[in-house]
Amino acid sequence: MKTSTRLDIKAIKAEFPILDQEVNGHRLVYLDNAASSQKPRAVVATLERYYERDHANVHRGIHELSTRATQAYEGARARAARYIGAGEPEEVVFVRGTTEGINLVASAWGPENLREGDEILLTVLEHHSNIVPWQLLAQRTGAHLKSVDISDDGRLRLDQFDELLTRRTRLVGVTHVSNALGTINPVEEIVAAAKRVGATVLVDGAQAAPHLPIDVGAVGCDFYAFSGHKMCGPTGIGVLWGRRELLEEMAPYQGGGEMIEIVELERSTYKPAPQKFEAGTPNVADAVGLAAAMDYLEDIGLERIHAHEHDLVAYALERGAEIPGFRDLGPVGDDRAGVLSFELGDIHPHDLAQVLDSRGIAVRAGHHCNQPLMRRLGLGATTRASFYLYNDRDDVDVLCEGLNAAIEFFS
Ligand code: 7TS
Repeated sequence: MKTSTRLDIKAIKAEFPILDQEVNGHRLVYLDNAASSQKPRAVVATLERYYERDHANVHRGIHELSTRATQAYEGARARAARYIGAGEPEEVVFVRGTTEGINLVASAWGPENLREGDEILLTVLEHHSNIVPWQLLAQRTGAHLKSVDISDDGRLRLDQFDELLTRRTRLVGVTHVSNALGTINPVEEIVAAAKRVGATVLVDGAQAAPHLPIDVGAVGCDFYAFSGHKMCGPTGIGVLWGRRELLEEMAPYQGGGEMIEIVELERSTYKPAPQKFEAGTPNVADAVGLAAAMDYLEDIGLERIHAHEHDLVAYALERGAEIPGFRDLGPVGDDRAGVLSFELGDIHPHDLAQVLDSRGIAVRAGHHCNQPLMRRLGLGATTRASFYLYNDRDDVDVLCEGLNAAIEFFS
């Protein structure tokens, strides 16, 4: 992986046609990457080429296009496995995104492995999609939910894992990187603690896979889920990685074509994983597009992307400190990804986001699908700027000008 040189942001920006436009009379400054990223030409071209030359259904036709589509789809699975350091492509299940990946585990692994009185341990940093599926599972099984708190600096209270992990803990669900605060959690350490009580661990990688090199073997977890659209890939495609043994034991998630071996009217037998979890015609094109996005990101280098985003946040914090009423909510240190959640005096985040939008700046304002965290912080909402590889210090300067303009506007 290339780590030595700085990114050529001008060249990178030029690969993202959508960034080359004016919004409300200003250059678009796109700072809502934690919600969804933009797509480079290479990904769009891959989708176009696939649809114009190779498309057919997969795993069934004995004709040339079906063979090509199948090879492209299975090639994408192998590509995704390499991206996260998975042992084998068969451990990669294509899903719609992180949300579906987590729901798949809660639905297909959960009921067989949880009994009344068992415990599911989450953290207050979780996105709703790593909370609600476990609540549904708890309701079905009689299991209890517990959660680890943060300290006021936005870091998980690691000491609480020792208190809250018990012999009844069956599942630990933890986000690798917080979408609301940018905290990079020490997932290796958390997994090791969970393993001491024999718990299964799902890591939500939605905000990590786009920005950091991922090695699921080093993390040591059992499941790892992420979304293509946040990492320069298409919408509607994501990955659930699971340990081979666990995937083999799990019941199917949905039934239908392609996931079966033999179907009788009363019963069926199923293919091995991952086909067992991919009922129906899969999202072939977007899987192929996701593989192109992974090529694109790895070609630039995830270490460099992370270093660049970390640098942008550090710069934004420096500039923010000069702005009256600016208060950053995330941790300051190496464990910080390119997410900047903040308050600006008593300006409501929605009002602030509107002023920024009028200046061509896209941020997210609200609870960021983290209502328990907002409650913990005593806030209804924050304003969030989230960076990606195509953002630069100029974008941060424009954001800061926008914040100063908002202060003036609301004073
Ligand atoms: N987990 C985390 C940590 C996330 O940030 C998100 C999306 C999801 C799960 C769900 O991903 P999906 O692709 O299945 O929807 N986060 C955000 C966000 O921060 N703003 O909009 C979506």
